[in-house]
Amino acid sequence: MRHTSRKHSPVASLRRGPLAPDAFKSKLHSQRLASILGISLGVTFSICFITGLLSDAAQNAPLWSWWPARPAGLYRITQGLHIATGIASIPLLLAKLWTVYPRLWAWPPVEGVLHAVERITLIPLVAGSIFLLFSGVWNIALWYPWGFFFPTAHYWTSWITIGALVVHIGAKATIARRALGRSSDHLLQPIDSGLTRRGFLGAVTASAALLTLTTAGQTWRALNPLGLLAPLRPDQGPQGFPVFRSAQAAGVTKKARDAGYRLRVEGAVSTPLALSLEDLRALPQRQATLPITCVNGWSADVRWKGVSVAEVLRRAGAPADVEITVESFEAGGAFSSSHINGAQAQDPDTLLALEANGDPLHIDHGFPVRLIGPNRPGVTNTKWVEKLVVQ
Ligand SMILES: Nc1nc2c(c(=O)[nH]1)N[C@H]1C(S)=C(S)[C@@H](COP(=O)(O)O)O[C@H]1N2
Ligand SMILES: [Mo]
Repeated sequence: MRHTSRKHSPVASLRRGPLAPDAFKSKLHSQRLASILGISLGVTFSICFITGLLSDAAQNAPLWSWWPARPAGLYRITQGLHIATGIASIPLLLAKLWTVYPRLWAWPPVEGVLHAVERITLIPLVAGSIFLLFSGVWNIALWYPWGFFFPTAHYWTSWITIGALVVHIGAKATIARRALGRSSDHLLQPIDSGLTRRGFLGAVTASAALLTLTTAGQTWRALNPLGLLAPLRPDQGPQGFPVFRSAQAAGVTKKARDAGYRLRVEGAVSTPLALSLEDLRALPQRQATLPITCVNGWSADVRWKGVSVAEVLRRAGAPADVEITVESFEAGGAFSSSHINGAQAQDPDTLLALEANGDPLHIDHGFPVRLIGPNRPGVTNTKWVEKLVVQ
């Protein structure tokens, strides 16, 4: 008798507006639709999470030591998947939230301890998902609007969100299985607006596909012409590929043009080196076509030419598989140094590049010397290199 009589119970009299039992009539608020969207999001979030962890591992201690040098284009694929699944998740998430939001007013609000826990974990799940997707898009569109706050916040929020997602899947698996087990006939039922559930799902899938394809033009040449939403084209910029930060923005123009430039090789070496640009040009030159793959999603194939890091190590009397810190003469900033791990140091295609696409390196691409190597995230391909410090 607790909530059954709307006339007499004082609790029942609270059930007005969205709390009324018949407040939401649209059949789009169905468990079946919620389950289909939920499973799709489960897939896109999982791929996005794993590829995000790989991207972190490729860049940050302690895992960067194990990131392989081959296949050379691996990071381009994992990061492409990261961006594509993140973008596809946006319409899926909005549709899912719209489908299930009447549950916010579920009555009674809490049915027990487990139910309370499940409902509370919705806060980090929903807030975390929204933060991840929208901060990711801002990052793609505006580069790094928050400096290094972005990767750290994006990384830790992803762990919280995935934790909440695991709880959510555990709580909803049975309901979803039951909802999906039912006949699919009522997917076709017309609803108030005339939109069927199948039509709704179709529209959501189409927007996810469209958003993904129009952004994927950043990295996938065949889709370039479709890259309407891509913030930049991978074939535009000096020497035919984009510039993330120009020499002027980095404040290195004067030092880059200084005739007294020397590349120094220091640390655990038997012969420290100080090589002028002429010295570097006189060393054996190696060519390699390698992509530059920015974490933001764009990538471009470039024909590089320069001196193998392995060759320089040999001349400095250092072992082949050492770890190296690379320093730019760009002062400060998050991008002014990077690491080369043992596998990358040994790889002959890890280059101190002097040329790109057949011409001397443009100053905005890192003249006089930039680092480039197989399977390295864009941000680790340090420009305006001044020093290699062997560990
Ligand atoms: N010294 C220095 N190196 C740098 C950067 C920078 O800002 N400063 N940007 C990095 C990033 S984030 C990317 S994606 C690539 C971009 O290379 P490009 O400008 O030659 O296309 O360089 C990397 N190397
Ligand atoms: Mo980048």
